[in-house]
Amino acid sequence: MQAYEAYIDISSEVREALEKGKPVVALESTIISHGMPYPMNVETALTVEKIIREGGAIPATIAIVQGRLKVGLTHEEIDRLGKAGQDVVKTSRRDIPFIIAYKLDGATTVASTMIIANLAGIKIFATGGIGGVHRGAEHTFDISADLEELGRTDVAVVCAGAKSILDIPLTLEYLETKGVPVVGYQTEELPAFYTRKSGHGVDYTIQTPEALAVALKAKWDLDLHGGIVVANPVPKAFEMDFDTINHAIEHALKEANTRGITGKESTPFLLAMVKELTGGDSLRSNIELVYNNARLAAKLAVAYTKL
Ligand code: PSU
Ligand code: MN
Repeated sequence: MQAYEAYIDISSEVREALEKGKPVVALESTIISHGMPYPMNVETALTVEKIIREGGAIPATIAIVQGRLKVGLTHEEIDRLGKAGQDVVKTSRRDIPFIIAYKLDGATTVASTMIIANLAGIKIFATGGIGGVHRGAEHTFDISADLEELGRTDVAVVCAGAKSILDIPLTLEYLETKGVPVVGYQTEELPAFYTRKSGHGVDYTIQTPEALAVALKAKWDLDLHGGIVVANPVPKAFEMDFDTINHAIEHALKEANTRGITGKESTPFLLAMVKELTGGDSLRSNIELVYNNARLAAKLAVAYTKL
């Protein structure tokens, strides 16, 4: 037994799937507690799991519950995190040991979900958006730990690109430095979460999950450690108007600045404010892009296990 196994509870369904080499998709929990209001967050999390099952894979929602690293949450645990919302500790790499020591509930970010998925042996992960280099980072140094994790941990993250609350060109530069491929799924442009385009190109465009699975296997077979960003544009029907969303983002950034919001509060604050300003449209778009990512991640997991 490895030392880390004493800290992790893998659900019997996920464990069995992993042992049999069946496709499994990891899901994060900050998106549940900090990303959307209750009860929409819980409904979304459960629907995402359903979509992954329909795609032929097993969902493994990840969080820390009373100090235990959980891979494959029960519906009750998802409900508990969703209800508690921002009261659950947003848990990135540095927080994990303390959430364990204090037996707290922790909502895992992209970084910490990657860490726990990797320990459990899960290679494919679906979410909404990743953290990145914030605008003004040349003064604040606010660069998400998600980028460092992508630089070192062998998990592919299917997302809808990077939100323009971030500095997208600097985020792409950082990922390049860390050796993280940014792959567009059937797109040559990096999507910007709510919109299908950002004005910035991806490193590679891939047309099929099968082709992407081959690249993933080659990367990890060669011990080229680290993740891959798989950028999947929001479906056209749920795309937001470019100017509307960017106007809201500018406003939110100004407000965060006025109120002196920094550190780990920054991303949740900006996301909540943008949602407030754009109302139901952005929430709908957010939910639909997560569903879309879940569909692609399931296909990718199926293709990967066939190699
Ligand atoms: N971006 C989004 N939605 C999110 C997040 C980021 O569009 O829910 C969450 C993810 O959990 C991500 C985290 O890992 O915020 C990044 O936080 P920070 O920027 O503080 O590293
Ligand atoms: Mn930050």
